[in-house]
Amino acid sequence: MKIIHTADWHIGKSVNDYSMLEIQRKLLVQMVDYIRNHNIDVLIIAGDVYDRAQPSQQAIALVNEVFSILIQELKIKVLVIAGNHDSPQLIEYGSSIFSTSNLYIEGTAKKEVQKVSVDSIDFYLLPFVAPYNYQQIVQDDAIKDFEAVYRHQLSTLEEEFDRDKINVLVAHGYMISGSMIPDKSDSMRPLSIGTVEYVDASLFSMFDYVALGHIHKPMKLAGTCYYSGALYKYSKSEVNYPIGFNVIEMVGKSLNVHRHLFDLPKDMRIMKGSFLDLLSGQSDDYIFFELEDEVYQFDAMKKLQLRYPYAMGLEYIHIKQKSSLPIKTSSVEDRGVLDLFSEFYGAVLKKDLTDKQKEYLIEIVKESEGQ
Ligand SMILES: [Mn+2]
Repeated sequence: MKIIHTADWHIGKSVNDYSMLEIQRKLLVQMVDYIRNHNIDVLIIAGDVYDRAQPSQQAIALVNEVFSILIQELKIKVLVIAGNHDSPQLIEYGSSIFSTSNLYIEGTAKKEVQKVSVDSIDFYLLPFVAPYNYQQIVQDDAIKDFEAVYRHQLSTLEEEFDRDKINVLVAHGYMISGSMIPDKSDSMRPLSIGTVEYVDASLFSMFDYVALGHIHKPMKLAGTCYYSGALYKYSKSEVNYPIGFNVIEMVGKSLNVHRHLFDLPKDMRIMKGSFLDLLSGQSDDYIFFELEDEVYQFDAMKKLQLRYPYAMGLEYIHIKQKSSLPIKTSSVEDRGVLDLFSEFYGAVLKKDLTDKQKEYLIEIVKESEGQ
């Protein structure tokens, strides 16, 4: 049996006002071709299928098209969980009907963890759920952080857990392993405020493979926990990530894991140099410029855009940003609403937001985003 593990598609995402939909489509076509040519049996998508809770029509249409090919034409099994960017209810819509066609979508956390058995492998699906919401679902006030959520979920599947089979966990969250703490990239949204975000991966040592989503950088944590990484690079901090997916092959009773890298039809990268040197070049890639000039260049971005139609941003790395305002204007576009509002609140009222206020603010931002 062969399995693909992918995550963090973030379909419909825009980066610095450029829609990623076309590059996303091209990469998904590559993935579908790979599945077609390599006899893949199962595709795992470990959360953040969409970038927002209310995705655009185009984003939904693309996912629908890909799922249809996988299910109807290639007849593979597709396992999907909700990430923190997805709407649990929306992504789960129709899932009880789709499951009869081998499309298993687990959006909302439930008292019972959903298990999907394919031959000798059991897949357990843990959609992303905030500790407070899980506390409501299982009516247990003691659940206050992500570790408690996972411990509780694992305890509910203990009885049916079959050690003689191969067991795969699918989850979306911030896992660490000992001192190995994955870097968070700029396009990741915090999972919670006021509680510990991360959980030690040793909690999942009973599984033969843990298919994780959330961290956009592909990596292997200790043991059998893997982040497949995102579908594409979604911020300047992600330009060096090797973008692709994990291919897991069952050989006897063990699993072989290797990476397949995408052939990027359009890269996202940093170009460093003097304004004049850069102006003599040309590229259709997504480019973040790092100018080495000691003085500001007149209309630099506009001029660069004539040679680089997908210029994403520009920074003078040798000029110190000075600003008399208490709010740092240098990187406003790269920062989240919560971060900016907290700074604004602190600057005006000379005190910090309380945890309750932060939670409230996150809710408001979430609600307003899709509208
Ligand atoms: Mn995420």
